[in-house]
Amino acid sequence: MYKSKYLNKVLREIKAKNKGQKEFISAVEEFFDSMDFVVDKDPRIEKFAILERITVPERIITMRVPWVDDKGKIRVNTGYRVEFNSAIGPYKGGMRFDKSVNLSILKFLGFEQTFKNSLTGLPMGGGKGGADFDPRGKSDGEIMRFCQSMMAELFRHIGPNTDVPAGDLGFGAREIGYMFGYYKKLRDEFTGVFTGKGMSYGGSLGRPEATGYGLLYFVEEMLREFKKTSIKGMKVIISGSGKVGGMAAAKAAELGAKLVAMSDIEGYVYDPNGLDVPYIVKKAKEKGMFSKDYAADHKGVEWHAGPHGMWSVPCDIALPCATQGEIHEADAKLLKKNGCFMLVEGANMPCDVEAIRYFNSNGVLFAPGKASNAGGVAVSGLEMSQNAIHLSWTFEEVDARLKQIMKDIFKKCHDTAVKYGQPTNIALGANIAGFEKVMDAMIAQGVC
Ligand code: 2IT
Repeated sequence: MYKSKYLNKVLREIKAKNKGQKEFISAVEEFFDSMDFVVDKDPRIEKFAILERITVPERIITMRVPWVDDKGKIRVNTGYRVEFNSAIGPYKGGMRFDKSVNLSILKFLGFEQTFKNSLTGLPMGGGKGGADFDPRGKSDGEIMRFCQSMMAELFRHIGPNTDVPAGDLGFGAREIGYMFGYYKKLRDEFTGVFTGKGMSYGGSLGRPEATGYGLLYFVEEMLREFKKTSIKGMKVIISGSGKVGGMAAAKAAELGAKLVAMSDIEGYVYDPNGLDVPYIVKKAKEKGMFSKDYAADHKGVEWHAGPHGMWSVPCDIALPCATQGEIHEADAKLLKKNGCFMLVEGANMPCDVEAIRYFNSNGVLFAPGKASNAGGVAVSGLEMSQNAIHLSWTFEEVDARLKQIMKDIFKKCHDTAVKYGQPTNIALGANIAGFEKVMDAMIAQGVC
């Protein structure tokens, strides 16, 4: 129950209209926790029906994606693009290929992306897409035929000034290349319609590192503001061996942190003396996994089956970088009990709403992915800028801009949290600051 009657009414309606969409409803609830601080102070929100509008995607495209596998069998998947909000710029957000993909997950991600993109300060609206297609174990030929089949429909709906997809889970450089190539063929134009492109055809230096590096720049801002210290010597644990986790581990080590545990999909390794980060980064990049090999190649390290047990490892800082819904209230309690004083999300909503509420009311510093993992999409925005001016910047230039953007995001979140009397509640600051810009643009543009 919220203080605001209006908020309770809107949430009831959202729940009734989106039955069974638990990920989406949970994202809305987390956001409404923060809205409860503003709706009664700003009558424009109710007057212009901002919350009723902002929680409905502007457009959802669903497509049949038929393709032929290597044995000649015809297979069919469902593809989606959720164009959530274009108030401040063209729809922007990644594509996810995973068996679990459904409308609830893509709506949750598109909703979050709207505020994340707003926080970057760059002109990007929110979108997300993907398919319930599992790329694991598929040949390059199968992946290519799938991507081309999906693009044969998607090309009508996207464009450099309309909707600019990028990567996400299961959707990396290879998939972006196949999709970009087919878009170019169908449209006969070479434009920056995807970000995360390869360097030979318009990609940006620093994009692969951006989410993980940006995460650590955000962590440094949190530590500087709230603890008057840096990450040097801190015990860190990281979940997920994808691009975000790998790059976060590399940057954490570079900044002098001690990585004591890290997980992949099979399990986790724990060494209180600190893990061998270059080994992990290399293995994770090659195979997407590292933990079993790590345990075989290193003496005195513990390997545990299943990633979830890692949340019981004593640490100072936890960086969940795998996927949504991996930390629940019980994990949050365990983290706090074992000394964790700060959790910063590298993935999108790895913590459920109960875990977030627990952190905020029990003195554990918490930052939501929509602020702390925004470095990825921020450098996507920089890739769009470079494409638009037909130039490429150096790695150093991109990295310096990324660092400044992450500092600015932290400042916006913190200043807003202070303004609402909750100085350490970065989730509140992120939601309100991200929201205000989108709301202003929606009001200015009328009812549309
Ligand atoms: O969740 C995310 O922010 C992304 N997957 C990156 C989106 C993008 O457009 O670079």
